[in-house]
Amino acid sequence: MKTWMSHALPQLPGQMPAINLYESTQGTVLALPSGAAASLYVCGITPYDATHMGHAATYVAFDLLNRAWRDQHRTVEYVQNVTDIDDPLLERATRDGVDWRELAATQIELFQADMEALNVLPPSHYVGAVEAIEWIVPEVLQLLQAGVAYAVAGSDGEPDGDIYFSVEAASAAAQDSSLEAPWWLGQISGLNAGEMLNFFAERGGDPQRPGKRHPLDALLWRVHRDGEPSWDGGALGAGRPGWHIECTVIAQRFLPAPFTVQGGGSDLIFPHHEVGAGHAYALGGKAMARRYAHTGMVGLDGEKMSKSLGNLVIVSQLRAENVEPAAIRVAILANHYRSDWFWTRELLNEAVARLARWRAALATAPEGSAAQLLLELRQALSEDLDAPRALAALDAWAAASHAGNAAGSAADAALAADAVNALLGVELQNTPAVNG
Ligand code: 5CA
Ligand code: ZN
Repeated sequence: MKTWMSHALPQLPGQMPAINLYESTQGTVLALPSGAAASLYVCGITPYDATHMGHAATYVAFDLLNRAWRDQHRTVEYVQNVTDIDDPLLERATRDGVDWRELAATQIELFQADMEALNVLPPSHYVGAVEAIEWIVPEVLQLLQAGVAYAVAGSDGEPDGDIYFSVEAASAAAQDSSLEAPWWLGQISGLNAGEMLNFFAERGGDPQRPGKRHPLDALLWRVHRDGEPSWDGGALGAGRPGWHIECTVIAQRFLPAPFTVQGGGSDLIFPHHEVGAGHAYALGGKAMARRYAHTGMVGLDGEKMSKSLGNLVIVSQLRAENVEPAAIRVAILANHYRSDWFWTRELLNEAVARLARWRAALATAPEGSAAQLLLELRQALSEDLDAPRALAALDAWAAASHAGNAAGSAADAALAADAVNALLGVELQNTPAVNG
């Protein structure tokens, strides 16, 4: 699938120090693996509604990591999926009386326009679940052959043949000492059985489905039902893929195994990333990712922002109200990516004011001040992507610049603007969009 356009990325003198990032599985900040190349998979949207501030914050957070790696002169392979076939998309299309393909296409287009406006660097591969079906089918067959997947007999009007991933069989198989590292259910999330059951039911799972061997067994292939779209599944029969296998197969197809970082919101730790990692072990005997990183949940009026609750702040609506995308980005960056936070108008107003102060400060940038600013931005971002600290450094630089009475240094203004643009993705000067 085509991706969105990239804004120009200025090259800065020097480079970012080693990057430390919080690792969700281990619950601690760890140095990221070094090397010439880095690889990132961030779970993409399910395109049944417009991009809200929670989605935007998640993609802006991983954009900081992408930019930090690039500032280390590393090649970054970045893959993002789009869940363009799944129950919520079909349900919304039916509710609104629109074709599910049409709904997905319009929401993907809107999402891409939002990402471009927010200056999120595009992924190297943007891949839809529908495109991935032909790669998913053989992998599900392999899981069946390995004895870690099974078909469920139909009951209560459900047809025969849905394929499920056996978490117990896969956990047992992944203890094999010839594997690089073991996998077990709970390895990624650290949750207990009760917590897993609750999240599984809440987040798209079907613990009660009759005929499953274990309530947490996850759907790999859903055979065709009347009125639902389906694709050729070869020996699996016509149907469509489950959710977790989508991300595993797309990641394995386009990234090394294991790749460097898997990202997404904290709502994806279980079951999505847990089970996806299980699929990866079962398919290749290797870890899916070296590190798991998760963003906090953005809310509105005391509740997590979610399409099902309907308490949404929609990025494209703010843009339609002529809110500058850079201000939306600054409002997001004012919060640490790992914290849960609430969107407010005050946050946006403060971001607009800060942006204006930074821009005005360029005219009087003191000589020699930009190199120091660059150092501080890099330091803050290398320590678990501490954007609030980076913005505070920028505030201090702007205050000093406003306080000075000497004529500004053009070289410092240029370097400061480039540093803020390259590292934070905030454009203080007008930068024309270019093709990525
Ligand atoms: N298609 C799947 C991932 S494979 C999915 O979760 N789609 S989504 O549209 O529901 O979410 C897209 C991304 O935004 C995910 O990474 C999700 O974790 C994140 N996200 C969703 N809601 C919020 C929120 N309120 N705050 C922060 N991030 C969120
Ligand atoms: Zn995913």
